[in-house]
Amino acid sequence: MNKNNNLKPKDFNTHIKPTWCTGCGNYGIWNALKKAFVSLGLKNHQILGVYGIGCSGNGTNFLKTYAFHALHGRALPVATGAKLANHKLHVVAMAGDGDGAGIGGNHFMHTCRRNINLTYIMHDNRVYGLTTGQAAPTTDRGTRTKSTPSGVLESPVNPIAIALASGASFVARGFSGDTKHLSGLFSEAIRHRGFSFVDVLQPCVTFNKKNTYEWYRKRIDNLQEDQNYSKKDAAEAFKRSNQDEEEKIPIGIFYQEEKPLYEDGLKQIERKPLVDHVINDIDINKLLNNYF
Ligand SMILES: Cc1ncc(C[n+]2csc(CCOP(=O)(O)OP(=O)(O)O)c2C)c(N)n1
Ligand code: SF4
Ligand SMILES: [Mg+2]
Repeated sequence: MNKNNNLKPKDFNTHIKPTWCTGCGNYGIWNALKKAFVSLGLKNHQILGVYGIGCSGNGTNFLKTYAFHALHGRALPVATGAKLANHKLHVVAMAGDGDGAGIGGNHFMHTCRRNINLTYIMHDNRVYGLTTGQAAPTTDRGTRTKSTPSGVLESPVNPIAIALASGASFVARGFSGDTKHLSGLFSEAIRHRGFSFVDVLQPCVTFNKKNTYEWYRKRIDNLQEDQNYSKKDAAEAFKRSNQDEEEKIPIGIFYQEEKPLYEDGLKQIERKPLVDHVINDIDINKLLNNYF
């Protein structure tokens, strides 16, 4: 990564103005990410954004990098394939909490344990935003929504605890109302060699009237301001991820470790990315004939 980048955050804008509701937490994520790209010295063509379906997924049109709008719940498998095809690219997958903790929950767990060198940002607004306010797997028990008129009956999914239990090598949480801190987290996550997960508390000002900016601001507590906290202590990270939210909501890096990458075990990409291999002179007929 080249620190002497002369790009500015606005160089990562496309010609399309974001269509998110005024005040939506997605703006904070978008701004923080652009700043992180600049501080890391990244150029537009060095980055691939892979998006799920949801309000966050509309970012496909607003962030000027390579981009792929995947199916609902499938951002991570697409990001995985793209990274393995061209591991020189910085791949950032982005998806909603419904996408990542619901329909895509299986991919989340397995991508954590594989430790592929990519970053996953969950736009965690604790609701299905795009489909106008149904309960998500992250919605608190008892919350009344369009799809749960008598209140949610289950306990919510805890994305940080899942990432820790599944072996992710970088696990963090940010708040889209604090873009300075969030942008620093994104930079650390992208710089990390391995799978980095950032759960972003992202107020949905239109459909989530409980988890507002004010509600978060009263509870947020930065782990890195606690001198006794070590991001190398997995047991402590797990404990903090289960902190009673009515008292405090920890943000910052919960856990980070260095461990072998999935890519390190792939001989095919040892010398150069898969996309740079010349395949013109390979005759696949021999292989295909085995199946006839
Ligand atoms: C396979 C599939 N199932 C359902 C949908 C309908 N759908 C579109 S967005 C969405 C929920 C989005 O919620 P979330 O992932 O939290 O994103 P947000 O809009 O809140 O950012 C659903 C259920 C779909 N597009 N595809
Ligand atoms: S519905 Fe919610 S998440 Fe979607 S753009 Fe509006 S405020 Fe943002
Ligand atoms: Mg959501």
